Amino acid sequence: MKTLKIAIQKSGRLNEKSVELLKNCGLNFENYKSSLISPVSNFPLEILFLRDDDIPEYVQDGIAHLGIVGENVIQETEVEVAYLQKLGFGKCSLKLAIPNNSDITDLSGLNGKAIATTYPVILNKYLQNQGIQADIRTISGSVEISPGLGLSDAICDLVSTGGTLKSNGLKPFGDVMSSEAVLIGRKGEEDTDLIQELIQRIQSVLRAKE
Ligand code: PRT
Ligand code: ZN
Repeated sequence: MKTLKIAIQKSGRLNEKSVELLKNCGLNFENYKSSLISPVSNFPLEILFLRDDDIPEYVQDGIAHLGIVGENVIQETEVEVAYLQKLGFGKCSLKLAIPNNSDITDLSGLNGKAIATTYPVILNKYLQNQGIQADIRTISGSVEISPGLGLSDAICDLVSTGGTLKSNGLKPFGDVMSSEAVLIGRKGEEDTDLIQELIQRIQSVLRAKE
């Protein structure tokens, strides 16, 4: 392997922190503007700027050797990748939530109800484990407005401050998973010298922050 490739989010909640982490590792590169690939001038590395949803598969398929992405996205895409390092940013939890005036009082109250989410795979596994049979409605965004529109009885979405739930008249009702940004790699490739060198730089940046 001559040049490593690392995939990070092009724009969105993880972009800035991912760029900052790599810069703090002493890597010199141009931040994403129009090009989707930035070469690093002082390390054999290229940075690929991608939609976060595509990152796990790019790493699984070996198009990128490494990636920075939320655990929620990895679990939802069901890829086989190695978790190399938790990165301490992008923290959130995937929660169930119901309208403030809902008459659902416990998890079993979700039986036969409609739950809107952008995370059908994770939610389906969770409900199966809990022995709940609900109607999962997969939508691609604005999940929080669906109960108010009469499209669902509950939602399952990412929450960080809780402000979005609150402003939509919803209350948290149970944690499905917690998540943060992680460094992932292709299974079996973790021991490569360049990858180990980069992991060590990342770990010392993280230690310096503690
Ligand atoms: O364009 P691209 O596909 O790359 O980005 P995206 O729009 O799919 O993702 P983006 O940038 O919104 O989020 C990237 C990652 O950040 C997620 O996959 C999570 O791992 C992480 N993350 C951390 C969050 C949040 N916190 C978060 N609060 N992702 C989304 N949210 C949303 C949530 O969906 C809800 O709409 O923020 C709203 C709730 O926030 P609070 O603070 O009101 O609770
Ligand atoms: Zn996305």
